[in-house]
Amino acid sequence: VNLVEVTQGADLLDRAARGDILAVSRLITAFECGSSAGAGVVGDVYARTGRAKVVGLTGVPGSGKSTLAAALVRQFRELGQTVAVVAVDPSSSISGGAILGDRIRMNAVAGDSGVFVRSMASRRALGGLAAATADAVAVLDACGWDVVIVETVGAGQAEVEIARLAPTVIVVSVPGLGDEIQAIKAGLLEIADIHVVNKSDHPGAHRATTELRLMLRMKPGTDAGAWPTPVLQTIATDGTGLAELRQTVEDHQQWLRATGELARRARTGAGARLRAITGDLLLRRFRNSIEGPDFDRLVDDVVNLRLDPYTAAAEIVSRLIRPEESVKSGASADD
Ligand SMILES: Nc1nc2c(ncn2[C@@H]2O[C@H](COP(=O)(O)OP(=O)(O)O)[C@@H](O)[C@H]2O)c(=O)[nH]1
Ligand SMILES: [Mg+2]
Repeated sequence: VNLVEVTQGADLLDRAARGDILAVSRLITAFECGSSAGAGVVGDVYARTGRAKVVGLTGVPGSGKSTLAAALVRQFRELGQTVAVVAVDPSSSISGGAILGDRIRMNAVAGDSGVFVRSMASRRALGGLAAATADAVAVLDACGWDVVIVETVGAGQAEVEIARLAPTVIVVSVPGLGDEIQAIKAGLLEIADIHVVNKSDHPGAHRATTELRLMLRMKPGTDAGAWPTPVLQTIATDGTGLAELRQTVEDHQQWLRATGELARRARTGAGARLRAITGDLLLRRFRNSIEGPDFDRLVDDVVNLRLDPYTAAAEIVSRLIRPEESVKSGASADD
């Protein structure tokens, strides 16, 4: 651990918590790159989390997520709340976020120190995009941002997992794509707390809304205290329906707190993170002991069909757990 970097980390967190946007940005990068500066303050950062309203925004590409994010930013800003947007797009490097940044700047929030936009690039993230995004949200939460919006392209399991980091998930659909219920196709129906049919200025918006509502009514296990997943119509480009969307986000966050669901989701999320990080650490800790002549012999066995890969892997693991015991195959056998 580099002591100079650790000191820099504490200094960065100090400045970031006082609203220095450049410091916030550098702190997120420190976490992303796994630098000592990040490691030095990780405990402080996570200890300070738990205040921000974290909102996931996902849906098919082109559905208007970035435009909606910018419009939501304006809604929360009008109430005096500070808003950070984290744009996650695994397929592009940083251009997507840059475009989002431009859009938000163009929409007259230029020079507003109450708005922060950050894109997450997969090529930078050491421990994976999901971990880097969770860290970025933690940093922003710890630094006192009132609202954190996480925009992800809803086009795969990994993206769905990232959207799930947020206790309130908005799923965006658009009318007239031929397939009225895109959310089902993308596996997003289950994770939506709020459905938005954006581009409601296009034909078919009413039909898309009705079909979504019908689908939701067929969802099993909707008891009395359950959250009645609303389907809202918006036109992100002119702000129609945005005040209602903002209010619905607030309502959902209130419902989460009132019912204890927020704590339940936090617990599920913490468990998932702990499992992922532990897996990472174990792999890193044992990588050197896994690779070696014994490993190469097992590879030979698998290639020559003497062993299936599952049995070979199980052998590696039992050797790691009880290294003093020898294994059946190979020259090291002594029993
Ligand atoms: N007509 C119309 N166009 C919209 C609406 N929302 C977004 N758009 C446009 O749809 C395109 C894609 O929007 P974008 O926010 O980049 O979508 P994303 O890929 O989901 O982030 C842009 O040209 C937007 O101006 C809307 O409500 N109505
Ligand atoms: Mg976008």
